[in-house]
Amino acid sequence: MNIFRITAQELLDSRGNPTVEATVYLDRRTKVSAMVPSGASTGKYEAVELRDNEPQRYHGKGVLKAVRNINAIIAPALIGFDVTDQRGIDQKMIELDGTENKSRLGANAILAVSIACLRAGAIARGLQFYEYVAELFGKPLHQAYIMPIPLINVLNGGKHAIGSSDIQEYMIVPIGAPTFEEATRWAAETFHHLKGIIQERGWPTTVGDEGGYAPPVESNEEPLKLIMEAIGRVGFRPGKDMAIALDLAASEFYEDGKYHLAKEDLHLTAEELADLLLDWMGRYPIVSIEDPFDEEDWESFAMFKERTGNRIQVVGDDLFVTNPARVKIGIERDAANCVLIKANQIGTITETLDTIRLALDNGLHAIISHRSGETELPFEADFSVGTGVGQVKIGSVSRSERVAEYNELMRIERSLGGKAVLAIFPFGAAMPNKVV
Ligand code: 2PG
Ligand code: MG
Repeated sequence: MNIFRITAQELLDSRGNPTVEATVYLDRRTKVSAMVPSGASTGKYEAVELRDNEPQRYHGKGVLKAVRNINAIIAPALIGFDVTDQRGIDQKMIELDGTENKSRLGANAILAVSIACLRAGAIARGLQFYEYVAELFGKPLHQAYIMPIPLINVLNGGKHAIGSSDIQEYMIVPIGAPTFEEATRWAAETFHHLKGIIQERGWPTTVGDEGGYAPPVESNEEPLKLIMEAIGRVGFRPGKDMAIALDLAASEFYEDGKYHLAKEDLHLTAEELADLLLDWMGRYPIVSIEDPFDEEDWESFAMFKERTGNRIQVVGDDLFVTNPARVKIGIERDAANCVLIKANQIGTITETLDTIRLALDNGLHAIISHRSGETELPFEADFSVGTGVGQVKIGSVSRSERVAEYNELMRIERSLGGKAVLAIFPFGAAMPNKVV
């Protein structure tokens, strides 16, 4: 089936900022749309999200230029393309753009069309969205589908919740759950106990951009204590049933060669920050740490990974920006053992799949991730099952744009019945069972 028409429009994301929606028609009536997410703690090397920069509209965040680029430049060039030729479609858009970082047409314009074509391709092939992703990614037919273990962001800080911690994300990881459905239930129960604990402290139970609570904690360690208490109240064994993951998003507090934790008024060198994290690893069941250092600080990533003895997952997000060239540097420098995957950091589905392949072929793990500004399309759910990478980061179990992902994953798991297995988390906690 060929692309019959492509249209685009400006809509809003979960933060009330404009975003791009593209709609691909296969004939006059058969159509499917895709909206793109948007980050707040964006990496310096991400593909460019084209904004109008007209201060009188949406504080300059309008995306009418990107919409026009789809309607006037991308659409005419793609009409007639075989919609299942995802690589050809993406390649054509990369050529039309002609820049290194997709700054001419906008990665938001290009990705909206790329995802809409992916969804349309599934329709053309008569497959579920995740099945089509699996086909494109080359999953052998006889192999079971791998459901991802979720990393659930229950406490938001940094740029996602001003007034809370300096560290951006405190996540729980249900490493002992038997199914995705159980993992979700465990997470929701822990999340609700956490609410009670925050309430008992007399703090507001308001949530941040990714649906985790955002209390005015006094230190960056305090959220770990609150989470441990919540895990204990549900009756889970820390480090066996439930573990903890962090995203420091450290580029956001890196100033003049030091890491500035404002809550404690600390200015730490990379070595000192590593000491702090290793100390926490000895006392809390931490299994994964994302962006512990600045996006340029390859050396500190490598130092930290070595000091952890490869016992936990060290994740590059702003470090890699889903870019194969940067992942290659990371492999050479042994800077991390996991790549966070965000399609909008690179701008097309084909390049995203290529980056995942590169990571997996080199023994790195991968996490399919949302952005802090999301849409109601649960793209990461299908994409994580289709690629089978085994981990997904889709925020908390609150706010509909986050819950939509959990719900979609539960639907997929149930529809697959015995043909799906939950991934095994690749790392154990350094301090299983130890209660703080
Ligand atoms: C991150 C993401 C998603 P943002 O840093 O990992 O959690 O945040 O989309 O703001 O970059
Ligand atoms: Mg991150």
